[in-house]
Amino acid sequence: TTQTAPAAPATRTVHEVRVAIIGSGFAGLGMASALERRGESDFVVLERAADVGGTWRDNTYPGAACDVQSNLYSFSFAPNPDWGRSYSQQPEIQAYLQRTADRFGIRRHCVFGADVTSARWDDAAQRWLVSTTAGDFRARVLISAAGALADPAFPDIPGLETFAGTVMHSARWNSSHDLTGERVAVIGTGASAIQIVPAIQPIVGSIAVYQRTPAWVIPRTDHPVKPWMRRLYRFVPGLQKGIRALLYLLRECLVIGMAKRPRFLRPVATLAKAHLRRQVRDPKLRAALTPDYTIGCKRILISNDYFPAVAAPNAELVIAGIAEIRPHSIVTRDGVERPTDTIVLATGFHVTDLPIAEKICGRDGRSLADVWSGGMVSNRSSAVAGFPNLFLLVGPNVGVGHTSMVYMIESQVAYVDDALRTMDAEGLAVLETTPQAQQAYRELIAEKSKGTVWLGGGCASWYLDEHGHNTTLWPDFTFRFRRLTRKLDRENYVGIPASAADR
Ligand code: N01
Repeated sequence: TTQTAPAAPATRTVHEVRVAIIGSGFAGLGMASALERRGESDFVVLERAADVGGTWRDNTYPGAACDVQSNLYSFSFAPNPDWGRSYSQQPEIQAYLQRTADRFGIRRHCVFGADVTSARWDDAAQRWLVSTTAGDFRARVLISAAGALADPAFPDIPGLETFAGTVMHSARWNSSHDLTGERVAVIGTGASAIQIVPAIQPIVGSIAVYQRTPAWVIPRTDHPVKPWMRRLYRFVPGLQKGIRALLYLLRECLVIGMAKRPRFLRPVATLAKAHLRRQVRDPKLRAALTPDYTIGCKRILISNDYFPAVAAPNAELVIAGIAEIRPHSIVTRDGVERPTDTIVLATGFHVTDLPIAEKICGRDGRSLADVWSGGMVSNRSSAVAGFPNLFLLVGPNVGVGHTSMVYMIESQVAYVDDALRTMDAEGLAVLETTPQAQQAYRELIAEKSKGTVWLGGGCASWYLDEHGHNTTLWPDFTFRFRRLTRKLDRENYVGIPASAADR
């Protein structure tokens, strides 16, 4: 018999870096740009896909566009005088993010195809051990910018897995699938669905929109940006900045209605009802499209073509709940069976149960998901007790429905960057927030959330977790969040100095 030598244990190279950033969407790119701009180059951006862009790379469904004006929906440090429309469409935003990555030299830090499988704090080494599908990393600091709208949520509908036709989630669109002439079902009526429905209705044979909860929809004032306006943006210093500031302030006024005094939202509800009346003549259909909860409780949607598409001759709004899905049809609770070729799931994302939270394990080996089982908690939306040197971008209570997420992201980036600079300045190996700070922030959020339309508007939304707590939205003016995160609240952190050998 021949004997073979035992195989040498497979060794994986571990890459040492100071900072590892998970994700290259707006948050990851914003963080990476901040580091790069101040000369910090010892970092990697771990990206599971093959390109930068995050949610704007992933959401390629027909009609995908932003419902915040382009001038506001961009980095303050990278204005874009060339936006083609007042509200940009997905390809333009994705191209902007790609250009930003190039312009600030981010790509050389990116490891593509690096899906994080686990991130564990090694207390002895005072480092994060991050395993990915593209190699292992040891990082002093871990920044999760994995996004809140990154992982599609699939509905738990009996029989979905038996469907023999095509099933596509809005965030995983299969553009090679031709919908022309097909019988298409769209499940969901949120921000994604109301963009998909009008984009595909003209080409499909028939479209059934399965609505569980009607949305409040107001007009969209979208228009192409005239070439002379683009020239003005380019040559008049401060013009684009000024318009951006104005848009910002106008949108902040909405908070007064959502968070402070919901009755101030009544004029917006009147506008939405008039919009519906103008666009839908059939009183039965109009009644089915009219929400029964306070406007603002869920995200207010903007569209000029959603209602006309639902009212089109080849469209049907289905309000009877779905009972089951069969290989070639969908059956509703009223017993009606609709033959279906393709199902579009516009059913949203895992927002309050972030999959990345299951993979990040802190000091005592507990995962973030475990620590958050009673609800997501944090200090200033950015740090969690028991998770040293971990920072979260777009973490708990950063979401905004009324204005640009980029504003919130830039506030957080400044905070995290200040934390990193504090570690440098004080020679710290470890920086960890305290449970007391976390509790105080939780109370602050609860206090600010009291009386808001999100809690008292009579709707069920992903803004609230299963315990009915607001763990996703920032419930106040966003400039207050910026003030809170302008500098590291050093008093709320415990620091451990680096040993001389480790500096
Ligand atoms: O997801 P959603 P989305 N059976 O969770 C329904 C951003 N965004 O992808 O309301 C039947 O809002 C669900 O019904 P209900 C934006 O922040 C931005 O549309 O829960 N229906 C709802 O109608 C937005 O808020 C832009 O009763 C089911 C829909 O599916 C976020 O992304 C554009 C169901 C899900 O709506 C998510 O929007 C697009 C089930 N089992 C998206 N499960 C911009 O323009 C869920 N639903 C910037």
